[in-house]
Parts: sequence; structure tokens; C-alpha cells
Amino acid sequence: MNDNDTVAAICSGVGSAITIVRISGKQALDIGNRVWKSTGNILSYSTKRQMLLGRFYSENDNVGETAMAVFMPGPKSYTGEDVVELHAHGGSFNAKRIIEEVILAGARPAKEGEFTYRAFMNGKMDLTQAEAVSDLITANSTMAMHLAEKQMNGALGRKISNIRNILINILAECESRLDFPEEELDFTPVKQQKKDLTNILHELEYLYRTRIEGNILREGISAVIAGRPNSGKSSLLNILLGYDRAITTDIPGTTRDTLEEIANIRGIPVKLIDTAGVRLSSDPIEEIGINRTLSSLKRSQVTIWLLDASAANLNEEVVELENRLKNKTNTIVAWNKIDLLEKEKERTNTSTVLPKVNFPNVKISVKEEIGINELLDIFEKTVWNHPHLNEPEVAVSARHAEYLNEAISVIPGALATLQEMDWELASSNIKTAVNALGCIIGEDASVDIYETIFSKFCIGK
Ligand SMILES: Nc1nc2c(ncn2[C@@H]2O[C@H](COP(=O)(O)OP(=O)(O)O)[C@@H](O)[C@H]2O)c(=O)[nH]1
Ligand SMILES: [Mg+2]
Repeated sequence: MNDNDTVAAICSGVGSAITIVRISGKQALDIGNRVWKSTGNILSYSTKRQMLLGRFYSENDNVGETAMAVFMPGPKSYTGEDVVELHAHGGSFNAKRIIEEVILAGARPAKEGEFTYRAFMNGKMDLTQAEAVSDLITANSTMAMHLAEKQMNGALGRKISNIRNILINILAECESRLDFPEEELDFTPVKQQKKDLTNILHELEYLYRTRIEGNILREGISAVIAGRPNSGKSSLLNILLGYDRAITTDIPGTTRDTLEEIANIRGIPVKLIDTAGVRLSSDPIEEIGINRTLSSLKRSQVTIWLLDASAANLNEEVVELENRLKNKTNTIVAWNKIDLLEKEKERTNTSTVLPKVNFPNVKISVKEEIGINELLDIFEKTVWNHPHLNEPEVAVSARHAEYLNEAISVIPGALATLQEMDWELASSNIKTAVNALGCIIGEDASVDIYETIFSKFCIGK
């Protein structure tokens, strides 16, 4: 990426009601004033950060179109450079016309993530903050969004940077001991350095462990809803999504294909998969659906097996269920239609005893909304391995974890060599850790790293 060019991109969504075009770089002001004009104002330092009303003009168009414009001089802008934003009427055709005109006036189309890349290069944010911008855009749950916001505010970057600074100090001391062995300088006692390193090791190990939550919140959890036809699977999907996504009827075999939707369940991003009920079927389409169910069962991280508590032959179904899910951890059994059992009890005065199952299980009624919270309690516990997770302050990504692991692996060696007063080896170990942590925040990272990170962004960010 050439950082000297002035770049521009459509920042609003395709076909949205308002088109926002952002221009960033040395020529931003000039280009802005060429395509946008107002009777009373021009974009200038005296009108900085004010949204002005005017008109956008394209070539051979003397009428123009109502548009707002704002000039945000660097370094107090998102990218740290001069930025002009045009806010015009939306529509994909109109958006295209505006960006084309801006490019004709001298801007280059911005690449994926180039605005954020520039912000990073201009010291507006560290690499973890830049990554969090992308995390925020792709977040699918409240907890994922809050995590991205915290990381964007520097929660992770500051931690890494503080640890790295302590390591740099220890490294500097080791190097001066090496360079001036004879001199009685005021060095930190080795005992203290070892103590500091041990604390750092614990902190890095803690951060490394957060990759599990980080992965769940960034990638989401896949949960399949399975069971016999008519047990209420699609009804459960709808209630968990909060809207009627799947068709539900009392005709067994209504859902013939698998259906996937993202839900925000207790702050966790969950890919919910509704499936065709598992039964022997002579309908070839239903059979394809059933095969899809079986393959989703293999792939999903959590299984919610729904049983119709009012159905006959429940013992038989439980045997089938336990055979099918024998090796599958993270299975939850929900006895649905418990309302029907209650009614039956009132009518006949005898209560039905449900068969025993060897999975965590809960009685629910999707129709009457009974037991849904209890089901979600079990779900949450299955995902986090404990009842509830407070929103994490930090949770690292797979990329961060890789470098944390590298730093963690050299600290025991650094501790041992410090003990032996082998300053050279100690320095070399600590240097590896400093570099690894630098790659996380973008201090020692290479151009390759930037390119991989920013290429995952969308255009306009
Ligand atoms: N009484 C009662 N009926 C339910 C309950 N949950 C679902 N149903 C009904 O059971 C039928 C089958 O539901 P559906 O969600 O299509 O089942 P699926 O085939 O497993 O997807 C529909 O008529 C639902 O209204 C429940 O908790 N109680
Ligand atoms: Mg269904």
C-alpha cells in the first residue's frame, strides 16, 4: 500500500439510504472542494469538523445533488490524515457515481481496511485495536461486541505493551551487564528480575488461556437441534431466535432441509441449526434431509436433542438417542411439550414417569415457554464449562495466541540463564519474547503480517 496517495471508498452499505464516501490523504480537502460546493461555505480549516450542507456535482452536471460534507484535518481524524466525508443520497448506482467522480478528481480507490491500516501506521491505534475494528464489524453477539469494544479501547494492547516494556528493561540490563562486566552499575538484583519474569509468565499464560473464550466469541458456537419429527425443533429455533424463521406445523416431516441462523444466546454468538427430524422415511427428499441432519450432528459443537415428552415409546427413543450420541459430549436433552403431560395429569390424575437419560436434561414447553431459561442455563454451562461467564476484559485471538505461546516458551530458559548469570543467553531468550509480543501489538511485525490482517477487512474500513 502506498501511503502517500489520497484514497477514497464508499463506507456505507450497498444500496443503503445514505451514501458515505470517505476521502483520506493530503489531497482530501482539495478533492472534496472540487466535487462538493456550497453557496455560503467551502470545506476549510475554519469550518473543520462541521457538517455543511451543499451539493455534489459530477462532470457536466450543473444542477448537482444535495449532499453534506465535513472536513476533519489530520492528525485528529480516524486515519490521522486529512479526511473529507461526503454524505449523499443512497442507492448503489448513485454511490458508484459519487466514488467515480471522486476518483476522477484525483483519489485512488482504497484497498480493504486501508483507512484502518493508515490509522495504525499513523500511530492512532496499535495492531490489536485495528483488529478489533474488524471484530466489531463481524461481531454476532453482545459479548462479542463488548469484547471488540474493549480491545478497540486498548485493553489488550496496553497489557501486552506493559509486559513488553518490563521485558525490554530486563533485556537492557542484561545487555549492559554483558557490555560493562567490570563496572559497578546500579543493576536490579537477579532475584527481583526473576520475580518479575515469573509474574510475566503467569500473566502471559493467563492471556493464552483466554483464547478459548476468544475463539467462541469470534467464531461462534454451532448448536444443532435434533430429534424425531414433530418434537418441536423448529418451534424451539424460532423461540431462541426471537422471530418465526422456520415453518412449524403438526405434520411430521415439515422441515426437510437443515436451516442455519445466528442467534445471540446469553451473549454468545450461536449458529443454530434446525434439522429434519430423524426417522425412517420413504420420501427421498426427506431422506436427504435426514442425512444432512446426521452430518450436522457430527460437525456441531453442541447438540440439543428434543424429545416429545407426550409421545409413546419414549424408552425406545432414548435407546436410539443414547446409541446415536454415545461419543458426543456437549449433548443436552430437552423433554418438550411438558404442558401436555401436565394436562394429562390433571385429566387422569396419574403422572407420567419419563425414562432416565445419561445426558444433562430439562423439561420444557416451547409452546407455553416453560423451562427455556433452565435449558439456556445448561447450554451456557456446556459452552463455558462452568455456569456463567462474566464478560471478559480481554480474550485473545488465534493470531495473538500464537505469539503468546512463542513468548511463553522462552521464559523458562530466560529464568534459568539469569540464575546462572549467563547474560548473553538470557538476553537472547528475552529478545525472542519481546519480538513475539511486538508482533501482537504491531511493534516488530512485518509487512506480511499487516497484509494478512488488513486484507480480511472490508473496503471502506
Ligand atoms: N403442546 C405443545 N405443542 C408444541 C410444543 N412445541 C411445539 N409444539 C407443536 O408441535 C408441532 C410440531 O412442531 P415443530 O416445531 O414443527 O416440530 P419439528 O418437526 O420438530 O420441527 C407444532 O404443531 C407445534 O405447534 C409444546 O411445547 N407444547
Ligand atoms: Mg421442523
